Amino acid sequence: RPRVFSGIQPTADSFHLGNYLGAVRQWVGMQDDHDAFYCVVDLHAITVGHDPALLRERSLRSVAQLLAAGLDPDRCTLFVQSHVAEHTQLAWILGCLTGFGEASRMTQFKDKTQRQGTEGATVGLFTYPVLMAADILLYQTDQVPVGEDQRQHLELSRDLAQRFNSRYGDTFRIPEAYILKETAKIYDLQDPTAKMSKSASTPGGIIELLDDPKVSAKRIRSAVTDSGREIRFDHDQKPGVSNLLTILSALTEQSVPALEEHYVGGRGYGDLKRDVADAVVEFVTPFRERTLALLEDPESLDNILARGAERARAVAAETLREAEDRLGFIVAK
Ligand code: AQP
Repeated sequence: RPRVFSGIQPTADSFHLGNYLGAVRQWVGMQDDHDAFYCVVDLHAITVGHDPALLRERSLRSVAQLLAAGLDPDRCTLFVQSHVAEHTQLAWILGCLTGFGEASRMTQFKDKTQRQGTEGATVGLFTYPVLMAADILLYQTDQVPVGEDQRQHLELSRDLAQRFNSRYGDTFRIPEAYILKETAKIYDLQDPTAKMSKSASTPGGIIELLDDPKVSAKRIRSAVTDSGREIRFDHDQKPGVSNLLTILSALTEQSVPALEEHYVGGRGYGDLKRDVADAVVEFVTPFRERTLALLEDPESLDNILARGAERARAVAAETLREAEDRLGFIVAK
């Protein structure tokens, strides 16, 4: 079975619909025919200022949401990044293989520092993609299910793996992106030319899965639509309507052309929004209940994480040992 690895940051109280449709839903679907490693990446979450109590709370909430979404710890390896020390160890090694100019070309860093400049940004935020490469390469990953926003980071992981292999001998498998075209990017409801995002979206632009479903329904009903009345998918001319069609199609498993057909003649934006709101409520209501029930029992969550970390560590330690050996380190006996 091909190996997959993917991670999600515990940087918000709730995942948003973009995280779910762009990534987590794929994770769930890949459990059976893949050897899947899924990680709550808390080391990535401290690249920006954070509150320790909140980080712990959000990490647990992330684990509970992943389980509520359908991850099964018997069918995949679910763990927290900081539990496996090899991630930071390999990141140092890969950092010594990464060019400064190469790291400077990462657009996410540029985007995230655009407003306030690089002066206040941490070195950790700058080297984030190197840690991400370590996350992926440690597990000899074949496929990485992520949203389109992570494609450039994945390219860097591939380059670093190839560079290491050609300099020191075959050590890392070269990972491929697994990006589902239809849901690769969910857009902000208020600014449908920008991606839905924890840090950049205004409250009205984002659907948080753990919000009161009534709030989510209202946000869909207040989503920005486009001029004209026609309901058709055209991201350039009709970004708002297209985003709603993407969401409805993903949640109801109807194709976009079938939905376009459905809305021909008489049905307008109001009908579309009502249908999207209904589909969102239908999805988030049980999801939220399951998450809250799981959070009632933190001891079981700890047990799941301990098992996951043990399985992850076994694979990660072997890869790191091999990399260190190839680099010329004396392998500790
Ligand atoms: N809008 C999106 N559409 C599709 N996929 C998305 N992802 C994020 N936003 C969208 C995917 O979600 C996974 C987890 O991402 P993360 O925890 O690394 O968060 P992120 O990419 O940093 O998410 P945000 O909301 O965009 O956070 P900020 O604002 O902090 O940058 C990834 O696979 C990502 O592709």
